[in-house]
Amino acid sequence: MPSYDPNNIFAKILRGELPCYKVYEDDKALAFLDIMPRAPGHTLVLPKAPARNILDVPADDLAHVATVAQTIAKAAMTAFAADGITVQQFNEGAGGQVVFHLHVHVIPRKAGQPMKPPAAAKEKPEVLAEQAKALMAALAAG
Ligand code: DGP
Repeated sequence: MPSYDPNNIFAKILRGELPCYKVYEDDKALAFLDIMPRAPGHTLVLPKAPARNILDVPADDLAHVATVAQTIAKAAMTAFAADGITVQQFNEGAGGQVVFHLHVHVIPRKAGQPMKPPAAAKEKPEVLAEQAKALMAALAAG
């Protein structure tokens, strides 16, 4: 497996070199909206420490990311009036991974509405800003 590339796009977001629609942050994890959502409210949860994917991440960072993904999933049910949540995580190109900093996809789902294909279209900034606000409000409400 190739080594971690510190210039991947999510590493730049984590360093604050590129913007994101942040919804959650603690000392070990960051969550922000996917700019090419497969469904409204599609969120990515990342460990802050460098890790390419599930094959090199330390177990405690992975466990923390899973815990944050659960928190996001619960809040997203309310924020997006979801009927369910799809959680995905891809590893290496053959596994569907495109950005090589570990991330978990948390995708709110409505009954009967299929997900868009991966990276189908960029969402409008004003829509993402509104969705980030809604998700943060649901997170704050607990
Ligand atoms: P994956 O296949 O798991 O590596 O998915 C990468 C996801 O990242 C994909 O759903 C699109 C999203 N994405 C790509 N570039 C950016 C970006 O610059 N910002 C954000 N927020 N998401 C991005």
